[in-house]
Amino acid sequence: RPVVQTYTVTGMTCEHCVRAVTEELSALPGVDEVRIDLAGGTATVTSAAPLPVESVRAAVDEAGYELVGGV
Ligand code: 9UX
Repeated sequence: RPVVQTYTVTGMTCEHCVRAVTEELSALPGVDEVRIDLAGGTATVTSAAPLPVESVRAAVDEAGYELVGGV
């Protein structure tokens, strides 16, 4: 069944930020859906299987933001 995981992401302050993070996370293998809560500073990712956290971290970093914590 799908895995749904919410990550804390710092630095997102506008809709462009939201789009950048969404695009990077959506490009990860196995990702089905990305939902960003701008006010809450979170990214909720639905994937077919658990994602390596370092892959998620790298994608967020590539977008120009920072994943908080290890989840
Ligand atoms: Mo505009 Mo969102 O610089 O970082 S893209 S606030």
